[in-house]
Amino acid sequence: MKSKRSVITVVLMALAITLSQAQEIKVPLRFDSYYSYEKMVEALKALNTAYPELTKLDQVGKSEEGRIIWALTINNPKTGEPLTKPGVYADGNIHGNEIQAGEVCLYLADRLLTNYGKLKDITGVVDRNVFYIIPVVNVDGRAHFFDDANTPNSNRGLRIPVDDDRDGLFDEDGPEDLDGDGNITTMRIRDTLGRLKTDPEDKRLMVPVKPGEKGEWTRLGQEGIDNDGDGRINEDPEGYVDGNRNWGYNWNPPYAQDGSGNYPFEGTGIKAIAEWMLARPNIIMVFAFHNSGGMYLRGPSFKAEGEMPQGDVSVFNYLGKNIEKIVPGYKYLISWKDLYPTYGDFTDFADNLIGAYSLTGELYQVETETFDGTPKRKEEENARFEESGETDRQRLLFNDRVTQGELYKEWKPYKHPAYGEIELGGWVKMSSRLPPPFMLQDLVHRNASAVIFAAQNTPDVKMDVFEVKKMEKDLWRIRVRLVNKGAMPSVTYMTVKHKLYPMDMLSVSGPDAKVAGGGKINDIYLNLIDYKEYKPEMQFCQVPGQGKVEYQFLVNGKGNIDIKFESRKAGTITQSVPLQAKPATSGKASDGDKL
Ligand SMILES: [Ca+2]
Ligand SMILES: [Ca+2]
Ligand SMILES: [Ca+2]
Ligand SMILES: [Ca+2]
Ligand SMILES: [Zn+2]
Repeated sequence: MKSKRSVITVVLMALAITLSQAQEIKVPLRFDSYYSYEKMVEALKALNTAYPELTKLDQVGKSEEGRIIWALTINNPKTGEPLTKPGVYADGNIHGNEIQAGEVCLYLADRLLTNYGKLKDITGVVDRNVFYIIPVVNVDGRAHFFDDANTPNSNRGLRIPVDDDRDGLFDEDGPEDLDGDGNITTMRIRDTLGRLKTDPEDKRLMVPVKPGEKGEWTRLGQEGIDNDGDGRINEDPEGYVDGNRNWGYNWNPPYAQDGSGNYPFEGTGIKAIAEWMLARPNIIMVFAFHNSGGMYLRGPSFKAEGEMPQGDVSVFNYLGKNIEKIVPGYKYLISWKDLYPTYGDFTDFADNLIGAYSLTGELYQVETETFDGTPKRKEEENARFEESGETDRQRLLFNDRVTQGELYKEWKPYKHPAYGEIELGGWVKMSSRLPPPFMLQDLVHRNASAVIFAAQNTPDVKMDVFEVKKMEKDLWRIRVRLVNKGAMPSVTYMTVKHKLYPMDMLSVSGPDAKVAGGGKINDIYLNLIDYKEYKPEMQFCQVPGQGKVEYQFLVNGKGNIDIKFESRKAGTITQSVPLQAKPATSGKASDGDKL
């Protein structure tokens, strides 16, 4: 029988364990290691608990394997409801292996919340904008990337089974972690007819043999065995449906593009996010974080789309050129032209169907951030880390001297059931596309700063009723100016061009007033007004970035009128104006009656 003392000790120990677990994730959050999917959810809940006024944690939907996709909304209710503010959306990790994209989003939330009321610029965007943050889109991919043995590139896709080798079985033969070290590395076999030999400069690497030279090695691909006895190894791994080829804008079938899925929005999480975004038409800025390459990419994602309207290109250029300075070494580029074309891409969906300005942030540039190398940006994402001489020698130096060997597994013998004596070795899963944790703080801070900079440049429209002039008995001339301090227009040029949804509206109404005429002032000095014939009390408008528009209304009546600007992206402004000579401002006489 246990003594009283030992029972108390057990209780105290249990309490201590509970407390230490509860204390594990604290706000402000730490960014010196990577969060698993479960820890990421805990961290979001911790932010929500710490800032209940400013945050709302939503379940956007569920993945194929039933994991929840979480969105954290940051909004100050004292400055208005979310839908009345320019929305800034940021997500990450649509590719399951690209995990630091999730940390950037989580850091953005942490940075905004823990510095609200402390830093003027952060207080400014939290008060003026609403932030929609989905750190992990491919929740299954992130979970499997942490939990399973992987290469740096595996578990990228959604958990939708695809029969890659068309043998009637789905996902029946993926790689195996033969030596149980948590990584899927490379298999190689001694072969005098092989096309590779040991690199004389670093015996861990292999280089192609020169003509006439004897071979030493043949590369056998990723660690694995033939699971289904079809004579092929690793021929049908998990998936592959790519979440970033599955959106419903210019989707192409899988025979045209690998990973498209059977139909657009086949991914349950992808569909849920699309619906969630469509319910938030105030979203004007979109960031989608990926790795790798050190790039901020804008659309279009395929050439046939044609260039965007010049007004939108100017906005992107302004953002892109500034972000290049915020994240030194990263390049602002165009998706189809500077990287490769994609179909059913998320940012094309966001630009063309949400009416936003979208940027894909490709985090981490291994060649420039770990050594003084040349960025490789044009290659296919998965081909980027093939062993290639000088690049790999330099990366191994970084592995040896800066990470003390953490990123690379030395070759070692293994007895394979089909191949016999082989060797296993190569880069570990947490290498290549992911910075080692000591570099994470810099990466998350700079890239979150890019989002904050963009938020500062969302449309910021103010209304100025600068003239109320009596023309004759009960006939008034009202002049209204809409000024936009942000770099982004109140509605994108693409939206206007494609008639995605109605333009912004400026309207005048009053119980005892009727608008007899109204239109845009084209030249205030020459008094050129572009009168709208039908329903002059309602004017469709777009307020350009860092610019203004002016309207004139001729109003018959008396009493008060309401002048209202309504914009999906830039919010709603209403001013009540009495039909009387505008009172003097700043000591000057009113021009209402005299002029
Ligand atoms: Ca198969
Ligand atoms: Ca292994
Ligand atoms: Ca097989
Ligand atoms: Ca098979
Ligand atoms: Zn990606």
